[in-house]
Amino acid sequence: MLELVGFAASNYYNVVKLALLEKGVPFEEKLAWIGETDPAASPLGKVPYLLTEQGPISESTVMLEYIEARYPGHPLLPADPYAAAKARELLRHLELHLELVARNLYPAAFFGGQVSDTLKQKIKPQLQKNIAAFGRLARFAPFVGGTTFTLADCAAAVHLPLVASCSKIVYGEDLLAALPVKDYLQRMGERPSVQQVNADRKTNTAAMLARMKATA
Ligand SMILES: N[C@@H](CCC(=O)N[C@@H](CS)C(=O)NCC(=O)O)C(=O)O
Repeated sequence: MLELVGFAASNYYNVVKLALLEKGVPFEEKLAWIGETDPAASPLGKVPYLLTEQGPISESTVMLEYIEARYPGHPLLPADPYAAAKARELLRHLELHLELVARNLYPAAFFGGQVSDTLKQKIKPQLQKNIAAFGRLARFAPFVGGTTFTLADCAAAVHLPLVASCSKIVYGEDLLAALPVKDYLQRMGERPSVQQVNADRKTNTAAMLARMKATA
């Protein structure tokens, strides 16, 4: 059986978990905090990683592609190559141009850390530009890329709440507000898979914060 290793407060962990739940692929979760990962499985010490019978896989997008190829039932990519490319395009955009840029703000937004005013000022126009571009790609009709739930929704349902909340905390405004993200996330929140991911995330986030406090 597949083992998903990491912790449920991690958004990248949750993107993969959501895909596994949506597809109905059996898997086990194995808790590993940062610093407890196996360097042979995750060379940079990042979570998540996936343990398969053939060996480990790091990098969440690669895991998603592997799961899709190995378990073709309940596909999360369209059969049409162009439609599949468009879903992958949105997935990449969400990770690279929204999440990875917003990540610069997480220490200040979520972990009581400091982010310099220079960095804050540098990140804001990047996020504004990338969010506008995301708005040109996304459909929200009713799923992020159109009429079917895809891997892009696994990323959107997990990453968009973080982008919205960190921008609200750091800049006093939700930089995603011009897009119909709130309604989309409400729809996504009706799915049992998303509900499970969010419930586990809350429990694990409390454990993570308690752990950080104890070791501070
Ligand atoms: N590109 C990686 C990103 C994973 C990632 O950044 N995970 C975070 C937790 S959400 C992590 O492990 N951070 C610790 C570190 O980078 O050392 C992926 O898609 O799997």
